[in-house]
Amino acid sequence: PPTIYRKDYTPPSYWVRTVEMGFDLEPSATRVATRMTLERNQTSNDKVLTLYGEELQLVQIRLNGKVLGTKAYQLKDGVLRIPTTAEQITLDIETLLQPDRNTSLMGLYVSNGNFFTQCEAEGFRKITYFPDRPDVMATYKVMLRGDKKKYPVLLSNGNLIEQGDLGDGRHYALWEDPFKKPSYLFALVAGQLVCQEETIKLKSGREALLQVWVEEGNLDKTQHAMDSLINSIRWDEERFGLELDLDRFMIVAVGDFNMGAMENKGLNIFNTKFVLANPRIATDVDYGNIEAVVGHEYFHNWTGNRVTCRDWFQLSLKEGLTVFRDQEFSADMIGTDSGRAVKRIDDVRVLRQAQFPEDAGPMAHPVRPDSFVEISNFYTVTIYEKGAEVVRMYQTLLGRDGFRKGMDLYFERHDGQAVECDDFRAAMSDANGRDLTQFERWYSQAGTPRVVATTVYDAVHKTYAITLKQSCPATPGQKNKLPFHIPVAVGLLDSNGNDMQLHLRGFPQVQSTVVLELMEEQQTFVFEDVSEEPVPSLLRDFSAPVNLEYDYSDADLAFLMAHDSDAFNRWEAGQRLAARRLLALTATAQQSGAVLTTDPALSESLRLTLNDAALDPAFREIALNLPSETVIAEQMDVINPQAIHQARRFLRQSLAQALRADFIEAYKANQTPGDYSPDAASAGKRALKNLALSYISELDDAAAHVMAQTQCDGADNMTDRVAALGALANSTAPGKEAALAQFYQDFEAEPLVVDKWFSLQAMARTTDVAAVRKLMQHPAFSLKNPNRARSLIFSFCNGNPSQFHASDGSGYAFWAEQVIALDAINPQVAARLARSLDRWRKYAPSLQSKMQAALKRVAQTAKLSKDTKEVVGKSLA
Ligand code: HT7
Ligand code: ZN
Repeated sequence: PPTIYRKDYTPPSYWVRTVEMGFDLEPSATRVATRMTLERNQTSNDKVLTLYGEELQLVQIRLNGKVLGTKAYQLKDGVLRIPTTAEQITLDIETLLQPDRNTSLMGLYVSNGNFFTQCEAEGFRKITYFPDRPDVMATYKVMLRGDKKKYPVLLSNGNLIEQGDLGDGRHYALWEDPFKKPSYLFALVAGQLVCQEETIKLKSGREALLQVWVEEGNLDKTQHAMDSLINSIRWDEERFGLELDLDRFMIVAVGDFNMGAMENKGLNIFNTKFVLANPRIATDVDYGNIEAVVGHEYFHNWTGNRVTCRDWFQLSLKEGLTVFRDQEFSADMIGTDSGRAVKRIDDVRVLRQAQFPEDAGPMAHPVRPDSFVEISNFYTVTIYEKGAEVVRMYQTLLGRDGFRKGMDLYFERHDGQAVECDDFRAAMSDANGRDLTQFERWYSQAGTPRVVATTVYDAVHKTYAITLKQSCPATPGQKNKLPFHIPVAVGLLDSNGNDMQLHLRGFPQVQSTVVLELMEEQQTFVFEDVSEEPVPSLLRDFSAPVNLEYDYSDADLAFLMAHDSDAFNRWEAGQRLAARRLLALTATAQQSGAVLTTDPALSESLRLTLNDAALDPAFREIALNLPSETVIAEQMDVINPQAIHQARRFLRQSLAQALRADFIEAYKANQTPGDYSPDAASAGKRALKNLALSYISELDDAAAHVMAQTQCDGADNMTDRVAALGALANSTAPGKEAALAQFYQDFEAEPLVVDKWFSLQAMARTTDVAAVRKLMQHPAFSLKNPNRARSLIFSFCNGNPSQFHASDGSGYAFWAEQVIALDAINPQVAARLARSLDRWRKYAPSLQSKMQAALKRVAQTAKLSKDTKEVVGKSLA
C-alpha cells in the first residue's frame, strides 16, 4: 500500500458546496442517492475531479443530469476520476451498501439490529463516492427512509425539519445541518432507541434540546452522561466563552464501536462504555471516564468541528487541543487543588505508560506526522496525549490569560476553516507577542526529550545554579534532533521543607515557582539570595513531556515526598524512590539463587504518606501505587518481564507486611456508608480503601481472603465489588471460583460488566495462554465486538506482561493467531492489537526471536489489511 506524505498536500480541484442524501435503509441492501453541487477551486490546475469510494456498489453517476458512461470516468483502487474543468457541477451518485456485512464498523453498519455510521477518518467513502478529505466542507440535507417498526427513530446531523409516513409501513425523516462540515463529521442513526432529554438555556438565552439515546432497558443509566453534557456546555461557556451553536445536541450509545466516541456535528455517537452508568454496573473510574469523554466530544464542537483540520497530518490540532480541554474540564469539575493534582498525575501516568513507549518504539512519530499508510493507525497516544501536553505547554509559557487570548484569536481567524497546527501556534504567538518559532519542533520532532539537571550551590555568593542539558533519542527517519523549547517549572525547598522565594538572575519577579525556558542544548540558570543549599523541585506539575534526570539522594526524595508544595512532585519523588528499588530488585531477581531484600526507608516514607490525614485520600492512593511493570520495563536496557513481575510482587508483599496494620486502619477509615455517589471525595476514599485491600490481599492469607470475600458479597456498588473480585481472582482463596461464577450470573445481562469479568481474569496473575483460550470458548465471548475482544485479548496481551511473555513463546503465538483472526473482521482493531509487540527489540534474545517469528507470521499472511501491514511492517523494519 502507498505511503501518503504531508509534503505532497495539494488543495482539492473542486469544493463541494451542498450535499443532499437519501437513504433507503435495509440491512442487506441500503440504497444511497447523493446529489452534490461542486465549484471549481480557482487555485487548482488539476483538470480532474477526484472522488473516493470503498466497498461500494456503484449504481449510477450523473453529471449535470446526464448519465455518465463508463468511458467518461476512471475507477481504480477506490479512486474515481472524472475529467472536467467546468466551473459549476451537479453530481448525482447512487450507491448500494450492505451494512449487515460490515464488520469493520466504518461507514454504515448494523449493530444489534440498528444502523450507525462512523466516518472519521475515511469512512464516508464507504457510503458514497466523495472528495472525502477534511478540507472539503459542505452543508448537508439528509432524508432517511426505513421500516417504521424496525427503525422508529431516524437521526442525522443538525435539525429535524420534516418527518412523516410513507404509507407502505415505512416512514421518513428529513434533517438539515446549517453548518458546513467535512464528510468525516457526517452521521446517521436509525433503529429502536429511547432517549432521556432535557431543555437548557444557553448563556445567550437561547434554548437547546439535549438528548441521550440508548437501547430500551438502559434509560436508568443515562443520567450521568446527561449531567456531564450539561456541565461541559457550562464549562465551555465559562472558561472559553464558547456556546453551543445548535438547537439540538444528541448523544447516541452503541455497543459495537471501534473507539471511545465520535464528535459528529450535533449527533455524537458513543461506545456504550462511555455513556451507560449506574452504581450497580459502573465503577468510579467509569464515571470519571464518561464525564471526560462526553466533555471531549462536546468540546470538539468548537475545536474540531467549527475549526477543523486541513489534512489528517494535522489531526493533533483538534485532538491534542481537545484532550487538553477535557483534562482541564475534569480537573475543574473536581474543584480542589489536590483533586487537580491527582487528575494531573493520572494523565501523566497514562502518558508514561503508553506514550513514552510509543515515542521510543518503531511507530514513533511526531505530533504532526510526516507520512502514513493508513490514517486510522495514527489515532495514537502521541497525537492525543502528547498533543495535549504540547497545548498545555502554551498555557504554561503564556499563562492562563495569555492562552485564552490565543484561543480567542484562533477562533476569530479560523472559524469555519480547515487549518494547520501552525495556524494554532501563530494565533498563540500573535495574541501574546511571543516568538514561538522554536516551539514548532514539538510538532515536527518525535521522541521523548531527555533533560539532565545538575546544580551548584555557592555558599559564599549565596547563588544556586541549575544547569539543564537536553537531548532527544533518534526515532525512525529522524536521527538528529534540534533543541526543543522546554518550559521547566522549578521550586527550591529550604531545610524546613518550605518553598524559598526565588530571585532568578535577570528577572524582576519573586515567586515560589519559576518557569525556566530551556531553548539551547545546554543552559544555566542562576538564583540569587539563596540562603542555604536547597533541595530542588524540578519540572513541577510535569511542565513538559520529557524525562528529567537529577541525581537526587534517597534522603532528598523522602524529603520531597514529605514536604514539596507541588503535589505532582511529592508523588514523583515517591515514584522515583520506588522505581529505584524496583530496578535494583529486578536486577537481583535476574541472578539465579538470588534472595530479594528490601530496606525499610521506602516503607517508612510510604507509611507517612498513607497515614497523613491532611492529605486527600485520592492522593494517598495514587502515591501508594508503585510504578507499573511497563514503566519499569521502559527504564531497562533489556526487558525481563518475569524479573520485573517478581520484583514488583515482592515489593508489594513486603510493603503489605510492613504496613499491614496501617492498611487495615486505612481500610476501616475510608468506608463510604450511605447511598453511593461518584463525587471525587467519595471516589477517593473508595480508591484508598480498595488499594489497602489490594495490598492486604498480596499476603494471600485466610484473613485477607475473608476481607475480600466479605466486601465482594456485601458491596452495593461496582467499584467495591470489582475491586474485591480482582483481589480474589489474584489469590488462592477457596471461594475464588464461586465468586467469579456468581459475578457472571449476577451481571450476564450487562455487556459492560461482562467485559470487566473477562478483563479481570485476563489480567490475573495465574492466567496463562491456556486459560485465555478457555475463556474464549465461553458463550459470551466474541471477536466481533471490539469491547469484548479488548476485554479479553488486549487485556491479556497488554495487561498481563509476565504471562504474555512466557518463555516458551506461547503468548506470541496466541497473539499472532488473534491478530490474523481479527484482521479478517475488523482491521482497525487488529492493527491496535498488532502494536503489542512494538518493543520486541528491547527483550532478551530468546524472547526477541520468538516475537520476531510471530511478527513475521502475521506479516506473511495473505490478504492482510493495510492497517495491520503498516504496523507489523514498521515493527520488523
Ligand atoms: N475523533 C474521534 C475519532 C474516532 C475514530 C477514528 C478512527 C476510527 C474510529 C473512530 N471513532 C472515533 C474520536 C475522538 O477523538 O473524539
Ligand atoms: Zn477527539
